Amino acid sequence: MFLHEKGMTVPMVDLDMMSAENRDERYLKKNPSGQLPALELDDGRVIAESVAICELLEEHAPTPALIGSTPDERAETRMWVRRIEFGITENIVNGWRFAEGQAFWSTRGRTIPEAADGLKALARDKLQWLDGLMDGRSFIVGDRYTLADIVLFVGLDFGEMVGQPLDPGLSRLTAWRAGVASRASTVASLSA
Ligand SMILES: N[C@@H](CCC(=O)N[C@@H](CS)C(=O)NCC(=O)O)C(=O)O
Repeated sequence: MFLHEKGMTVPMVDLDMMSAENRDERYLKKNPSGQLPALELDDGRVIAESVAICELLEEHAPTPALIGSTPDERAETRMWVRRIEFGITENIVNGWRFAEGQAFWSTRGRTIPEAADGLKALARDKLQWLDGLMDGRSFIVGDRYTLADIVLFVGLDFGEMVGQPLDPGLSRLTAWRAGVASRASTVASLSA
């Protein structure tokens, strides 16, 4: 979604996550966390963590700004990205890893089954809190479409797949999500 918004293309290499191709020695040499995505630079260095990759892409292609075009704007976006990752998306993912995703995850990292329900509930609490703040806002950061929208949209899309759907009673977030889903960059990304 970030690349499509920027109109950028980068050469892509697909790895099969299900057969743990991203956990073999060859990939771990590039990215010791063993996770996708990773961006390999021309000099061989590897940048992992999707938010760090997006930050780098924005430095190379500042417009349209998806993080911000001033220090204040960038700080606002980063504040929301952190709130969304720490409060919502990471809890959705770990809630799944420790429950329905255990068979997939237990060979890759620790699982804490007793934490699953609580993590899912934490994500729901934060979504309710965020919904209450969305009155009059088109996007997470007011009227700017940013990386914060992309991170949340992708996390909710994953939640939808793993039995943690967005509560339709959260009407502002439901409307926000429909808007993001209809963006050309989202449509292009989902059909890639
Ligand atoms: N914090 C990382 C999370 C990356 C992540 O969870 N990647 C998933 C795919 S979306 C993955 O590689 N899963 C397979 C695995 O961990 O083996 C980021 O934002 O890039």
